[in-house]
Amino acid sequence: MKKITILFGLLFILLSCSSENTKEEENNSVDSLNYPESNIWWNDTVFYEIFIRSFYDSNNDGRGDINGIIEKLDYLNDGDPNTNSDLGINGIWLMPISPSPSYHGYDIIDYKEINPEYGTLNDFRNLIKECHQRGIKVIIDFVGNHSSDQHPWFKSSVEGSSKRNWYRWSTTKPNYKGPWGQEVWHKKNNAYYYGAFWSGMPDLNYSNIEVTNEIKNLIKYWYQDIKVDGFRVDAVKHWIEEGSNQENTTSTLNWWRDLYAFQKNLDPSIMMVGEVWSSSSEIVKYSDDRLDYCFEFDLSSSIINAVKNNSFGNLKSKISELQGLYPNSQYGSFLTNHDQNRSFEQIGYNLNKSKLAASLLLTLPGIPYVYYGEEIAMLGKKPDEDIRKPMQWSDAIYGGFSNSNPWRNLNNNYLEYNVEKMQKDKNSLWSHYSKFIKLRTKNKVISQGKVKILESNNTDIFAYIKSFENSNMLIIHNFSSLDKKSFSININNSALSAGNYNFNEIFNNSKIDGVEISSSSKLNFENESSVIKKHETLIFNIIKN
Ligand SMILES: [Ca+2]
Ligand SMILES: [Ca+2]
Ligand SMILES: [Ca+2]
Repeated sequence: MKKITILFGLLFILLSCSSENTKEEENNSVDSLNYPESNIWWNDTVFYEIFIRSFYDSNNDGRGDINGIIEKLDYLNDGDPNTNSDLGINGIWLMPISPSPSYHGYDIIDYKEINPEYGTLNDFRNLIKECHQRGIKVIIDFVGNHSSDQHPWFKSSVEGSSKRNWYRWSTTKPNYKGPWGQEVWHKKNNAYYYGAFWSGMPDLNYSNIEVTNEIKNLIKYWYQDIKVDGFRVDAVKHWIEEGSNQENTTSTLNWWRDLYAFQKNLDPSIMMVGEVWSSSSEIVKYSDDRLDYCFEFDLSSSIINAVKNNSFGNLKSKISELQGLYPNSQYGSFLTNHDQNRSFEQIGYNLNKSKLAASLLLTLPGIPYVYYGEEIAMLGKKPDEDIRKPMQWSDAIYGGFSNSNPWRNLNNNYLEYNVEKMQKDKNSLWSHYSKFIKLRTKNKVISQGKVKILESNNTDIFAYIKSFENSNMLIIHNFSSLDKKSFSININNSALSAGNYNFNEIFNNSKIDGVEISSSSKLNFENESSVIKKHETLIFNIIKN
């Protein structure tokens, strides 16, 4: 235990300082922990979240599968930086892949296997190989807080074997409910077991070192043997209960600190991103030295609400708050995930606003995640099955997803909103995503730059400069439903030193030359024709003369 703590301490120092003087350290493995921050691969990654059952059906049984993803990899990223027919993502998050009695898979019955409806372990190894050849990293959902009640561990625990204490049992029913008022103690034979989410999902007992060791072995297995690049960890804050105190307990925080030392000692480039569905101030406790980073739920609703309401005030303060809260912008950003109504629904079925939401997601700090179908304006409101519907590939029968009746009906907007049609249209939402994803993955100013928000004389104009090393870019969003022809932006106190600059827009090639920047400079946008269209985003390279 002590050794782990020391290792962890070393690692933390190495990660934060990229220190060079590691020679004296006696442990050889320490050298491999020297991992300069700017080289951390996920900082240049745009992830794409896939629900396998709904992505593409390769064998026409109505369910998406692993070979279906392999067939569609060229859609996601063909591995050729000179082609633009692909979306350009360079990371994939796969929702649960293991055998499960449920359609979603968040209750696992075998942690080392692949759901036979999705394929085999060989298919999965193939997928990893094909992804890596294209420069795509793959992370998998890690559902460890609970198993299925049909997992052999639980069955054996019920029978009172040596696995009895792998789950939590009580002879009498404890007198409290769960965090949202739900029943958490479920009767089985003459005793009660704990399951925070549902009786079919009994919580594993992480106060038992055997369970912790088993999970560590599974992490090793998927990382070293199967070669996934990391894990999206489900239900992080529910890990260890302390009586009726069931979320964000000290035991939970301590457990994740121990696991961080374990995973970084295994390999510093493993990535663990956590789902802590809480406020930013709760989430930050799990970042950096417990998990690599966590998803920022408040940011996601701030982006959606700002775009929906044509008003970015709250978003602006959220961005500033996060800059102070998280070291080096280590948080996951997204518009929606598989647990939320789809963004096109929330934003109000407006394609220009959906483009603006994408522009924000892909130019702001954070590690961005795109939920499959978001790029083609898929619809979906709860129940959960309806926010996880089959992907709309074309206007063919069943949207080109399968040749037989899909496990869930397609959205009826698939004739208009589908990959094939939207790829051909340079102004489509799909083309917008493709353009901005590539901008981000190829440009460290956009992916890793520090952000400095600028003031404008126009309340619809949201502008910021991003700076990385000696490069700077200006990003301007129009939150109005009207084109804007005349406005100015204050660039004093921006990251720019005094001098003379040219501003070159990267998409439409417009230019503002010879801008003198001093302590009280304004950048003026004035033109007869519209300068920035409704909900448009302009991005300028800033070149010092
Ligand atoms: Ca299938
Ligand atoms: Ca390409
Ligand atoms: Ca738990």
